[in-house]
Amino acid sequence: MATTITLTGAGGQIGYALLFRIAAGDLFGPEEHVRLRLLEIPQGLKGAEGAALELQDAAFPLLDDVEVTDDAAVGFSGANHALLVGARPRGPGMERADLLAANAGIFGPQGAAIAASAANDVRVSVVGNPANTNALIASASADGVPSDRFSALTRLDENRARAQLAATLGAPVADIRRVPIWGNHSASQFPDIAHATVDGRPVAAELAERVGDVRTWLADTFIPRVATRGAEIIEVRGSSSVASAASATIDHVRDWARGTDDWTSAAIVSRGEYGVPEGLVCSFPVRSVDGHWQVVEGLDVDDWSRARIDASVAELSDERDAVRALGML
Ligand code: NAX
Repeated sequence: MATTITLTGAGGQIGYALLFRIAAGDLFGPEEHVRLRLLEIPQGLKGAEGAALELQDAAFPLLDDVEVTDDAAVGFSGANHALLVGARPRGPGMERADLLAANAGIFGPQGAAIAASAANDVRVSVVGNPANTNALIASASADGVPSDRFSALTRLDENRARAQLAATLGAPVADIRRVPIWGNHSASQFPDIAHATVDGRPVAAELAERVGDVRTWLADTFIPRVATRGAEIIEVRGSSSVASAASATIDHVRDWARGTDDWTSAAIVSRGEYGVPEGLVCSFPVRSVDGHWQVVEGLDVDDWSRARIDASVAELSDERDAVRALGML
């Protein structure tokens, strides 16, 4: 039996990078066949159709079927995984409320379509920004689908944080573990090194030997570098992060489906953990066990970290209030 994966925004940049990784078996390994549904808006259909032609030409042995559509009922039909990448970008002169409203108009109906036509075991991964609040809207609109089936991507932020630590410490990135992202996928996010290890040793102690005062380095260098890495990529590359975003999406969906042997980061619906208001879609340190994200509980959070988490959570609350004020929640 093939796994059905629906990708929205399939005619866009991240979609183009993601499709070939999925079809090559990077999500579920070399044994599992996949069926792809590419959901676009009418203006994006040609891009998705072109990608579908190339997928055919790549002759991937694991790819059973590709369907391109602009009808959400068809696009989400039987989906085991829905990857919501397509979103409305901020246009010139657009206020934050306009952006939230435009995306609520996308993610609300998509949540409803998922509830109506996806498979019973559907898992929804939101990439399109503002990702946390888009996931909240989709979940709120998906009657009958448990809210723990929705999560938003903060894995790119975590991967960036681990890579920065590896470069600073001169260590292989695979040796850097336990660097969770807290809060919103935005500039307010908090990449947390309090419990991080390098080859099993505490990162904080190793950093002290290299950067001097660790708190100063975190506040002035590390956190801003991670939080604004997207802007740095745009400046250097002339275009936004694409392949790294697709790669992080693969990491996120694979770990959700297959489980983790350690912590990672995902934005999930809060049940009040660490004082985060219930119902917000907030990034936490998580494990994936039996197809479910579980918050890593019981961590000591000092005042310095708490203030940063609270600031990002306050931003999430503001976004939820703004969507509520528009009557869209
Ligand atoms: P592109 O503009 O290249 O592609 C977006 C595609 O989505 C377009 O083809 C468009 O036609 C389609 N689309 C728009 N509305 C749709 C709808 N209602 N249904 C189906 N398709 C729809 O953007 P791209 O570079 O691919 O980025 C996609 C999204 O990822 C953006 O919102 C971007 O901000 C977000 N990102 C999120 C990241 C994260 O870590 N959470 C990191 C990377 C990226 O910035």
